[in-house]
Amino acid sequence: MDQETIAAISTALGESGIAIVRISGDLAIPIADRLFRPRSKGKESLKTVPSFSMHLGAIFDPQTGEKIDEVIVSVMHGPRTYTREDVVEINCHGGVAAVHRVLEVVLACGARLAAPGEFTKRAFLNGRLDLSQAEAVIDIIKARTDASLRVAMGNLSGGISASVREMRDVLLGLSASIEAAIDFPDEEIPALQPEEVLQRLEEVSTKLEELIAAAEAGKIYREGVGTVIVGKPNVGKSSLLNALLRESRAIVTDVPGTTRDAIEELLNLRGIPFRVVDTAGIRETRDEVEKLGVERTRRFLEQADLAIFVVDAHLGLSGEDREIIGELRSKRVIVAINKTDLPESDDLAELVDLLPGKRLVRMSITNGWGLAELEDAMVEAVAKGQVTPGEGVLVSNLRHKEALRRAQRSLQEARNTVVQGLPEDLLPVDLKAALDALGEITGETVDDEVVDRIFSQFCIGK
Ligand SMILES: Nc1nc2c(ncn2[C@@H]2O[C@H](COP(=O)(O)OP(=O)(O)OP(=O)(O)O)[C@@H](O)[C@H]2O)c(=O)[nH]1
Ligand SMILES: [Mg+2]
Repeated sequence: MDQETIAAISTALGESGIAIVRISGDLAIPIADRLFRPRSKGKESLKTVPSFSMHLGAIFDPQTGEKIDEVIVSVMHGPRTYTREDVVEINCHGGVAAVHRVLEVVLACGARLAAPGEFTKRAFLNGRLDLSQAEAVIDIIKARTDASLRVAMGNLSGGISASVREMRDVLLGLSASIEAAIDFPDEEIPALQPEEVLQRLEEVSTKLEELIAAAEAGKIYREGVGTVIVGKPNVGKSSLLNALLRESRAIVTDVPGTTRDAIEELLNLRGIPFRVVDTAGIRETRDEVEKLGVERTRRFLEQADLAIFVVDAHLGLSGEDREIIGELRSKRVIVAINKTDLPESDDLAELVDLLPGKRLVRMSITNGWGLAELEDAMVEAVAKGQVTPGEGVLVSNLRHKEALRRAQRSLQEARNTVVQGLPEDLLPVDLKAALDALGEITGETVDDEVVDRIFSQFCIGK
């Protein structure tokens, strides 16, 4: 690893109260010291101030002597910092120009611009965070609801790492006993009984299964439930999106075919994030733009975790509805029977047979009827039988889930070896494979390419 000193703007760009330039590495303090002049005369140099102290003053351009901004500088000595290196944070005024100038002079003094996630990568490489904790940092930054945040915080505090470590300890112990018995057959090492080996494998396997099962729920908190509102034109899909958001986001008119392109918004229902997409109504059309919209609707529908199928209670079911129903049977669906403020058509009863087992919610968006019930149905559709944050570790990351699966497969092979009475020296190979898969989660056995890919998802400055 290169030991260059890195720097970046760590706050979002734009006008704000303050903005922070962060510097990490051996030169962090000398660079800051060169650029900074304290407000009060006779103050000591930043090189000798205590760790975790803050200093009021100004940043000057060392070339021209020009004063760039008034700032507060925090000085933190490694190894008790985020990166375990010396870190300086310069709190500037939050204008785009000021903060960029400050970064510029920091770079001119010998720091290099940090790559995305490089501060956190250093925290990982220097052993302050393991890989799953570093990934939790991304999830915290991206969390949009309280529940998502709780899942990510659980993992930053080492939730998944602790479970992985427990499982690895059991497997390492097992592996050590077996290898000792193989390597020193003449010593009096009591061989493990097959039942005992199986029992320990079972123990780990059960734990793995729990974590894999929690991954589905984890994905929901991390990425949101992909929810698509579908139906033929003019049934009130855009009205429904607006009602869920409590704002007039999508255009609503009485002209069928109003929505041409999909509109996606994030909705927070009891802490569960839903990514709700309002789509172009599905129908045969000769309008080229609308046709493209309908194609997109079909793609959204394919990928969605949940579909809300809106029908018009007054007009009843048409051929278009029946065609859409054909695409819905295999999906998680809630049927919203809208416009129940108008006289209702008789054929709605058929919905029960056409979409057996799906939840039907009668509503009138115009009058606000049924909206709360629909929201309940949405929450139930995803929360049913699933772990909620606070009830243990949630696996929020696809990479982790895949590693857990691989570990599970290797344990299965190990079990076969024992059950079929195959030569004992096959066992350590399977155990090693399981250990490696688990080690990838915390970063002990992961290759550089994967590490680079993970950190490239970060923003610059984190
Ligand atoms: N009576 C009544 N009218 C409604 C209700 N909900 C929506 N509408 C009306 O239905 C019309 C169509 O609503 P939209 O929300 O634009 O329908 P849409 O499904 O998005 O239509 P497209 O974008 O064309 O596919 C508008 O005139 C709405 O005011 C309702 O509950 N009752
Ligand atoms: Mg619409």
